[in-house]
Amino acid sequence: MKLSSPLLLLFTAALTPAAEPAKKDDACCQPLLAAAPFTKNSLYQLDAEFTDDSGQAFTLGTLRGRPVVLAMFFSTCGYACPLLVGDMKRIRASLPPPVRERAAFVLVSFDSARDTPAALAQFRAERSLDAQWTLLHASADSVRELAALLGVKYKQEADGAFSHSNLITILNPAGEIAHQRTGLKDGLAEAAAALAKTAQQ
Ligand SMILES: [Cu+2]
Repeated sequence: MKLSSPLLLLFTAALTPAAEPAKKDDACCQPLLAAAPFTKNSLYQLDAEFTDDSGQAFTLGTLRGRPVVLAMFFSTCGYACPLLVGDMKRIRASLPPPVRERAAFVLVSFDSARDTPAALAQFRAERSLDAQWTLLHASADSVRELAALLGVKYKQEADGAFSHSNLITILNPAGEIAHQRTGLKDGLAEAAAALAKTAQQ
């Protein structure tokens, strides 16, 4: 269609008079930025629902804007998970105070059946995990989705326990994977450095 384009432009401009002023003042656009879509590689695109240990619904996008240390675990694990939580505590202790205050420490359980919010609350109390820690229950589907995004492998054994990867993931404030520590005990300085670096973004 070959309409006179200057006329068309004039017509379009007349139809959208309010679009321009909104861009001029940065302050006015802050709420819009906060509601901007998550980036392509953001874990926060996952719209799975979790429940925290106080029984409140929780979506991972709530963590946006903070550097995050995240691990999947189960509360009755007799060996690796207590070490993982200990490693996360050591990462926290080694952070510069301004970063430490902003960081979020998140544990998501594999054990949908037994790690109810109440069981997670008990784990929080036993391990002296303060308000900077978020403990999450998820449905089996949500556990599977999150594990796939993180590259965490897990399998429930006949006795109900889980064999699983030992992985601590650092997320940047946009929810993208900035660093992963595999194994136990080692690599804490690198994880803390990655967290401190990503906190500056
Ligand atoms: Cu474990």
